[in-house]
Amino acid sequence: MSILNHPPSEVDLSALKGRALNLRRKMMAMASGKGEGYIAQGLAMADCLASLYFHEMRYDPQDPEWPGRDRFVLSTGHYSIAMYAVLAEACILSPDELPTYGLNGSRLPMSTFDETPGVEMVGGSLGHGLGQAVGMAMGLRLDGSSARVFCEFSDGELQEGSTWEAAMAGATFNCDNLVVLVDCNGIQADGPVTVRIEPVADKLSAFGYETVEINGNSVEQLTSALAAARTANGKPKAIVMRTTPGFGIPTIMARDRAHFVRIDPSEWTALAQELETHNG
Ligand SMILES: Cc1ncc(C[n+]2csc(CCOP(=O)(O)OP(=O)(O)O)c2C)c(N)n1
Repeated sequence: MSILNHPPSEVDLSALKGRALNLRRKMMAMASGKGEGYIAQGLAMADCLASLYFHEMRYDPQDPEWPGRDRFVLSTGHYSIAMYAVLAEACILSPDELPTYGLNGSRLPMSTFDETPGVEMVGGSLGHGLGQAVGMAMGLRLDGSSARVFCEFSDGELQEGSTWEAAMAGATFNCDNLVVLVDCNGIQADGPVTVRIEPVADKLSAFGYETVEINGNSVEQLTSALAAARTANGKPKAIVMRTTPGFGIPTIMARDRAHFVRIDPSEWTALAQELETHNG
């Protein structure tokens, strides 16, 4: 059994940046095959997923169900394109499967489901990831496991009461094996997040979380926030990530409406080239 990254070694920032670039390349290939997708959010999540899967988390690529694995809960099921990219990069999924993204009958639907190897929960209905993550964290503790739970959710989901209820539960039950990663990208389906959710970091701190606010597109800041979140001090941890939709591809970053991106077939190659120039 090969168990990655346990205990986490010294941070190799350039290796992690290379991984993040690979994730973005994989996502662009998937989205261009389909012609559309939630590519802007996916590109923005690449640095976070690279830091988790290639530095912080412990798992066995040969056995995605290994009970001792750290759990990654993707609450925003529509960010699945990023999930499939990292699962393929981590050798949990075969890269040959990626071109089936979003096709009928594929194990890689546009919104995640838990029959995909390495996916912990069914996505699609927003506002449920944190509740499930808190349950997982409590269950692991009851089992005497040292595994941790990393839960991504979005600023849009902070408009849902279920997210705040789950946040309270995580602190009430002293889930120090829980790390929440809030993707504050400023957008939701039809424009900016308009409900007053801010100040997110202060609110989570008031709820009992040990909180840090970072640039979610910096592997330097991500890895240091994740390292600080390792302490078993009775408190859940929160990393509030400010991310830029489309990060890595200036044309997508500049789009007004980036929630669901449809791009003319002739333009995908130029965008993929932008990624190489910008990031390579
Ligand atoms: C409970 C629920 N309500 C509405 C939707 C429809 N929906 C899908 S994505 C989305 C946008 C949510 O905003 P956010 O989670 O911040 O995601 P982003 O815009 O960054 O992709 C919405 C409303 C849903 N999937 N689930």
